[in-house]
Amino acid sequence: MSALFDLKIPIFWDEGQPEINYKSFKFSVSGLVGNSHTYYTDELYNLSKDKISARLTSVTRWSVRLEWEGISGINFLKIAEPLPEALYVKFVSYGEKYFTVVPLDALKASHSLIATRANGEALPVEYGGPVRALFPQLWGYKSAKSIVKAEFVKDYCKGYWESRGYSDSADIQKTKIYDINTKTTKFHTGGEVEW
Ligand SMILES: Nc1nc2c(c(=O)[nH]1)N[C@H]1C(S)=C(S)[C@@H](COP(=O)(O)O)O[C@H]1N2
Ligand SMILES: [Mo]
Repeated sequence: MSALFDLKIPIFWDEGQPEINYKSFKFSVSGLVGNSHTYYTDELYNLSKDKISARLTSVTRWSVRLEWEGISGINFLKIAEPLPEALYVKFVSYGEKYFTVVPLDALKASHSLIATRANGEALPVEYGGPVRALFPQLWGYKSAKSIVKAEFVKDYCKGYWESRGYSDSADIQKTKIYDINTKTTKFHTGGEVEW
């Protein structure tokens, strides 16, 4: 039924998986922006016109390539209209226990996405629906799931995993990584995952 479940991609909800009503779900863009706005799921899905083939790679050493759809980081910045003082974006997950902060530059990277669909289906809650962040060039903990808030800020602050010892930059390191698509382990050379 669901390609994502069939692939057996690990489901990480360290704070506990929430129950989310997609119809009443809201995602707000706030802080140092010209266009603060709260979006309902329907609006987000209507804005989701960008398609990207990219990997989600976990610091726990697995990676999966999916065909994602959503709003590209670049288009998201066009919609939000960040002010010159805005240097970071804080993504907050549903329930507001999990969050992470990325530099604006991460959103300008070609494969970053405010993602609503993967492999042709709306993201289920398990995989961060109705809308999640996706930063293929960074360890997966920057790809916050079921995001309710994108707050543009001036200063960095440590998120959920960063304050538990994971790196602030989340640059993918040279290491062996298990590829969920091919079920093989590969040596990955770091940076954006191309394979
Ligand atoms: N809200 C929330 N988002 C999260 C996490 C989490 O525990 N809670 N885990 C992160 C980590 S460490 C990874 S690797 C990916 C995993 O995404 P998946 O559960 O869709 O496979 O989600 C990230 N986003
Ligand atoms: Mo992860």
